[in-house]
Amino acid sequence: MTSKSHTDHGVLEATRTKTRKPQLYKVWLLNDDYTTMEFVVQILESVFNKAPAEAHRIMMQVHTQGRGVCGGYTYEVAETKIAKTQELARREGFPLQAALEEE
Ligand code: TYC
Repeated sequence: MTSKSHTDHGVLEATRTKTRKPQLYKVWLLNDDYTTMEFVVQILESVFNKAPAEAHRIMMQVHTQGRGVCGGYTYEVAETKIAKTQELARREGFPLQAALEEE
């Protein structure tokens, strides 16, 4: 635009090309009989940034119900958290598994 008419007060409408919410993915933690409760709480605190009480709550939910949600993340972040979880678990010899689900 090179000039403004008397009805144009110079307010530009924002374009909305980057305002869509990204697809989120739930990360589930799965129960098993061998991974220690302490280790699962540690993972929830260090990988999923949970406060101690929340980490304990999620761990107990997985333990009693078979699985529990650690959070909703973009695909890349979810994949990275799953990879970190499994790397730390393998290093300790635990079979702990995490899985991703479209929200
Ligand atoms: N069931 C395990 C135990 O009794 C604890 C556990 C909790 C394991 C959550 C995995 O994702 C898990 N030691």
